Amino acid sequence: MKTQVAIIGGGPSGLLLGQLLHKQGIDNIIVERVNGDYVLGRIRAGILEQGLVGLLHEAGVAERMMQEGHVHDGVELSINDERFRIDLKKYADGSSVMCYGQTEITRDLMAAREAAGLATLYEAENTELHDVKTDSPYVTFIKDGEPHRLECQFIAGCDGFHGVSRKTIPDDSRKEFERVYPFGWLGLLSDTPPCNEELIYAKTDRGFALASQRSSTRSRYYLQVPLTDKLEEWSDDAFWAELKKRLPADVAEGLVTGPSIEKSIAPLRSFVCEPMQYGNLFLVGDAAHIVPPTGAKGLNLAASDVATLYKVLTRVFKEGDRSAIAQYSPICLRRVWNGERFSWWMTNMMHNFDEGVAKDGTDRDTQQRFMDSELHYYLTSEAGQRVIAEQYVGLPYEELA
Ligand code: RFL
Ligand code: PHB
Repeated sequence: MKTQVAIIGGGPSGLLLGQLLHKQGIDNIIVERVNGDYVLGRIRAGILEQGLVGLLHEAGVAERMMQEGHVHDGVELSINDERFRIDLKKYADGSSVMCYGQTEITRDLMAAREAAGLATLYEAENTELHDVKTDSPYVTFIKDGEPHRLECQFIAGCDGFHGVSRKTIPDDSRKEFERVYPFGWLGLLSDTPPCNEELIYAKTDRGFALASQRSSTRSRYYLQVPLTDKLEEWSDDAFWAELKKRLPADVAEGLVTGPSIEKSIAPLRSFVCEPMQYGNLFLVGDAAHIVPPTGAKGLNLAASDVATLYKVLTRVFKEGDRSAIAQYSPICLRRVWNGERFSWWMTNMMHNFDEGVAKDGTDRDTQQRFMDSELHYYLTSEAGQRVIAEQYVGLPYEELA
């Protein structure tokens, strides 16, 4: 098999890149480890920045999002029972965010890919990347028990945090930055109406909670839980009871509960791999970086990587300008680090940290008071609200030089 760009991973990064390249007349094949239903079964992001919304339009897959997605002009943060609304539109120059699930984006992209007759090779095992430093890299994998070889000019590693692409770069040619948080998020999806029109990020003495949504009839909620908690220990009833204690009282009163359709625990991590390009291999999305979900940035950073890479590859294939390749990593990393810092800061401010004494000697309660005060300051100052709003809606994409 032969193609211009081999894409490893058929999640949102791989699918979006494939569609945008196809629109530019650049041939690509996706190699995915699991099957399509499994990819759609992962319940993840729900908040899209304008940059991603624009890319979905560019890729020709925005129709259903425009019909079924909800534009949110504001977001709420609460401290125990005190609610604060951040007016995104007002403080971020008329910008807002789109509430539309990652599952739905993935479904729309899969449908467009099928309609265009583009190849996605599902259930590919033992994927390996070869000769990525040369002009003729190739990918090998096993499918239906048979070995396959895919020859290409470039490889896009869109295979998530646990994929093989990043590990293909030799240890001495990459540097990894990481922070693992001492808690996780327990998420629950249910066919119940959302408890509030806009999202509520709630900081409480019992820990963090998030009230999000997928539609007017489907809600998504999260609770901060210790890493030692097991999913089996959290019945639906236990989840709802704890959520009620963490949401502001007036919101909790109107909370509609129901059976869960999905429930899972996700660990929280900040992670960046530098550089994001090695020879003719590009790392995209979660393969290169992870953020804790508190800032709603993971999928949005994946999208800005895709925006940059498809422009780089368009330059290379249409204008023969290989110098664009070197721009990929620095352009992506500038935006990635901003998203990393924002997500880390939001996570620090909104969660309870049970760690004892910090490295600098500050005890836990004192640290907690500093964080409470910082959050209160940002939420009651116009400048503070602008700082949060501008970053929550997302910074503009950087163009190639
Ligand atoms: P994915 O989605 O992990 O897809 C990678 C794909 O690669 C496949 N794969 C392989 N294929 C071939 N060979 C191999 N060896 C392979 N190894 C893996 C996998 O099967 C998979 O299909 O990465 P991608 O495409 O980069 O997309 C990234 C996003 O999924 C992620 O950043 C977001 O979901 C993060 N995130 C959020 N982002 C936002 O922008 N806004 C949000 O509101 C938001 N909420 C969230 C989130 C992530 C969460 N979790 C569970 C981590 C909420 C949660 C709870
Ligand atoms: C979600 O709806 O899954 C979601 C929304 C906002 C976040 C994280 C997750 O910050």
